[in-house]
Amino acid sequence: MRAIVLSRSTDTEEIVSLLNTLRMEVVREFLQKKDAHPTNYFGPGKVEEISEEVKKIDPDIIIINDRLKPSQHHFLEMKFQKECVDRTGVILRIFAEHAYTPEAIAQVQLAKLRYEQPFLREWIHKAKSGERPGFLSGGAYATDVYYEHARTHIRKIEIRLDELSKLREIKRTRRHEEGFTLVSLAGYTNAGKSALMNALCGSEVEVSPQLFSSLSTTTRRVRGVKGKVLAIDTVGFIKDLPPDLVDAFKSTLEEVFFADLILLAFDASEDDHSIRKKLGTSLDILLPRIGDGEILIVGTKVDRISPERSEEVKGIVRSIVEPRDVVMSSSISNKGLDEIRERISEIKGHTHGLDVYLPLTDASYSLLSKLHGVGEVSHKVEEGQLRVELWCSPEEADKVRNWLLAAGATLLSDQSREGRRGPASPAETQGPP
Ligand SMILES: Nc1nc2c(ncn2[C@@H]2O[C@H](COP(=O)(O)OP(=O)(O)OP(=O)(O)O)[C@@H](O)[C@H]2O)c(=O)[nH]1
Ligand SMILES: [Mg+2]
Repeated sequence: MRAIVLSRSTDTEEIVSLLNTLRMEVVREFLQKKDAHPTNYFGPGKVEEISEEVKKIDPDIIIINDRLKPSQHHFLEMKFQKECVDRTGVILRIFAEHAYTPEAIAQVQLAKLRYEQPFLREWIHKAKSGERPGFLSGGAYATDVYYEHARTHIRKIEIRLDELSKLREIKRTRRHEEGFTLVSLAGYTNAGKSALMNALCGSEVEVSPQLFSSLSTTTRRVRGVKGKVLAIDTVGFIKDLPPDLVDAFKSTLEEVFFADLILLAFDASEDDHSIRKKLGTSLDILLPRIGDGEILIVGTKVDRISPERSEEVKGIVRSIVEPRDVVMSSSISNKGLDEIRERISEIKGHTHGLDVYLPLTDASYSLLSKLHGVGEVSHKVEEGQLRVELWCSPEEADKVRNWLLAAGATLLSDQSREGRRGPASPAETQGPP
């Protein structure tokens, strides 16, 4: 499909990526850096100029990199005699293409129907639906019928989604009761959430350069942490995420918002401007909606940048999100994954650390397997002794210390979380970045 793009901002990279995801080729962009005209969108002179070009280029579709008012939409379609779609419409089309579970399909349908309502109202108002190219033909009567039908349909989907939302809530409560810790992956679309999930869980969720490749929720057990931890990968965020979509995807997004720990991923290989913009958008969506969960900011794709740049990005992001912590990672080189696992373990309450020397005996080795049952343990042979580092819950610390001392341990350190990580953790200081 050949598309012409109308934009009031020079920043058209994202709309082009969105269109490429829909396999559309942008053949021409028109820019007018002015306030939008209330009915014409662009100024009348510019619209005339574009109209001439549209006749010459004959694109399949015209994309407006903005949210259109129904009156502007009506005017542009009548003027150009081409199907005109705004940014929200583009995002909705991608969602529609990528939805494959019954719930996601219903959610997209609901968002689409709600989004179309004001446009339909406009067409009814103008009573000229037959003139709209590529859409509803058959005059005002057909549009009226469609409008009524859509409203009934909306109500039906809302009821169905409400039921599904309740089921999800029950499932979430059950998981907590069964002792699972829930870790969700949040972040801008294409940030590398699914790749991170795969790296942490050994799963095979689809990873793709396309935008919004994950719409449904996938839950997998995290590997390499003690106990029962589930990671949840789901839909990504985007600037001006259409409110109809946020609302329709409420139950899916709640999986992100109500986790015990939210890993907020951002693509660290992008330029400063994109990082700031996308992270800002993600925080704007997350912060007003989350429950008690902590947020850990995770820079992804650091294998694409130098260690110096990685440090620089970390510094920039830290200054935005302080006092929240930032971990830099790569799902290809596995960098940072242990640190993320460590943070997950802290959520599980493994906040007390013991670092000891044990004599190099069989008894010490059998104690090791006992220690594995209560926390995260690492060990190595050092200076003819067994050096053991262990993190467990404060409630278990006394018991573990006694075991160690009984086995002839020399304590090197015995400390709680504050000593371990330095500055306050995200949950300890709430509020905007
Ligand atoms: N080099 C490199 N590429 C990565 C890494 N993580 C993800 N990618 C690439 O980034 C793109 C997006 O990755 P995904 O994991 O699908 O991103 P996502 O956040 O799940 O995206 P959506 O589900 O579409 O919102 C893919 O092309 C991945 O191959 C990484 O650590 N290093
Ligand atoms: Mg994904």
